[in-house]
Amino acid sequence: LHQQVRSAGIIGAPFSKGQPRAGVETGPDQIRAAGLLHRLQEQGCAVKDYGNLVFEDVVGDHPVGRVKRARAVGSANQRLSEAVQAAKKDGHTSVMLGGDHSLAIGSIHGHSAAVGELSVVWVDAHADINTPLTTPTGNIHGQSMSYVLHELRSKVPVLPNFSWIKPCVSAKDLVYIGLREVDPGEHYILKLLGVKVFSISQVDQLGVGRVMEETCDYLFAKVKKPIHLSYDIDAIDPSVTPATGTPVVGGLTYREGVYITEYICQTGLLSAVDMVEVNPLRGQTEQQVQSTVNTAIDLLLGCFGRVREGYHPSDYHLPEP
Ligand code: HAR
Ligand code: MN
Ligand code: MN
Repeated sequence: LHQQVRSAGIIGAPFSKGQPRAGVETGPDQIRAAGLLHRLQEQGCAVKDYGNLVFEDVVGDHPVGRVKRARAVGSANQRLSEAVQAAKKDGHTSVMLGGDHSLAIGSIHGHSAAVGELSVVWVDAHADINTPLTTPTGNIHGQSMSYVLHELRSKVPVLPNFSWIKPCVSAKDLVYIGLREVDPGEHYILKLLGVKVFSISQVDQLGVGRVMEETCDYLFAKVKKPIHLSYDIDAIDPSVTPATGTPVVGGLTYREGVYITEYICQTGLLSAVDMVEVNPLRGQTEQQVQSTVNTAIDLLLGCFGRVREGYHPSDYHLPEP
């Protein structure tokens, strides 16, 4: 058993309608099938699996302005928010397995409804902060943060099935890590709100060690709030995690990606984590799928106390000849 006792409340969210590519809804089952629960238990983490959410099939979900499938996304996220609230009330660190990144809306909303003000660490190639009016694609997985930020309230129209969402995160409590494909409207918003961003270029400049130190110095400057870690697998370089819908070259290394989770874990403040955009159908070989899924698992193990230096039990005795 490593450091403190932790418990993971696993919520499968097999949902893909925040983006156009089929397959991402199989992420939760693939991640479980590759042994997530057993691996967590093996490292001394208690696990409660809440199973997969079942989402409403919405008919007539025609575009609202540019935004695609708003009703299905709104409805799915409302269910997810309730599930995350239940997991938090049961005392777990919530682990949401996506599904696409539109699910961060309900995950963050539910987390905040259960515990109050949060810090959000968003690890992604993308900022996912388009508003319904700036989105170049209409895909809600590229807009998630715009629905939960207080500062964007007046810039975001209320979409059908979105009226339950109340902004619950302050721009000063958000840090991005790994960004390398940001739309002009998103870049404008990040500068306007003064959001703390460690783009992949800052990771190159500072190294991941200083990025994590500065992330936590920044977030803990006043009070230490519970951390919501929203991890998009496309933050990692596509040579390691190719099975994802929108891969972007030049990403985090496996080691940088895992280091982020180890560092966040050792703050003792990790309260909810999202692992999203694992899309087994986007892998071109079984090896590509396995590499992506296994990396997602290693990132989650890092969130729950795995350290690469190794362990020994506190009562270990060195055998004498
Ligand atoms: N910025 C683009 C958009 O808003 C693409 C973002 C989508 N990709 C993601 N999100 N996987 O992290 O549509
Ligand atoms: Mn994302
Ligand atoms: Mn992304």
